[in-house]
Amino acid sequence: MTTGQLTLYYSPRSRASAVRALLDELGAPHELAVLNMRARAQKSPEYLAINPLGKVPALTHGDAILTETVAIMLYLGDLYPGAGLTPMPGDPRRAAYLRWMVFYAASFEPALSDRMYSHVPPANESSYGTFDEVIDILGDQLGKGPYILGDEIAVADILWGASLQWALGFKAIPDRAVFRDYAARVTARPSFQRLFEDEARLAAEHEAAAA
Ligand SMILES: N[C@@H](CCC(=O)N[C@@H](CS)C(=O)NCC(=O)O)C(=O)O
Repeated sequence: MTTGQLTLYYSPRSRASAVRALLDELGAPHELAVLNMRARAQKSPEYLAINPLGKVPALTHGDAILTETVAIMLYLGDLYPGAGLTPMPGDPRRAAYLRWMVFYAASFEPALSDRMYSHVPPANESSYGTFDEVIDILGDQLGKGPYILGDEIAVADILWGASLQWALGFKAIPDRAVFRDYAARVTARPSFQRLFEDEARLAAEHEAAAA
């Protein structure tokens, strides 16, 4: 069993933000290694030894290293099942939980990225079909609500809530009530409110330090 300290390598207002909110939700003691991406700290040799892509988030747990937001969030959810946010094996929601976590990384992010950078792959050759299909399928699932797995909030909502809030802010997804209401519901939680407050401070500090 892996034991030891949890350290989150993090930058404000990045994909690492959802992981930070999750650590708060789970009540997981951890150290925060804050990287100033404005000053390119994510490309330092020390950090590249942790994530050779030079991207956040990364998580270390003792000697174990994880990269990739979804892998990190799945790992943390399994580490803290007592927080009640993780449909563990045997839970009837487990299948849907894994499906929507992986859908985020394997279908939603590539679809969003292709759309933002005006890359339109043929639907039968892309890994996700089309952007519109991905958005409609996600909207249908969230419409069943109030959370992505139904009545109870799960780790997956911390991921999707943070991401949809960002995507709506950047007009990267259609401005539909189903997305707005869901993102507002998740990010109204105290964990996100604490996060946003601290991130405003950190982002200003990073900006000033890099200037
Ligand atoms: N697939 C990765 C993507 C990580 C990623 O793109 N992180 C961005 C911040 S949101 C980053 O570190 N960018 C800095 C850079 O590329 O220099 C994940 O899900 O963790």
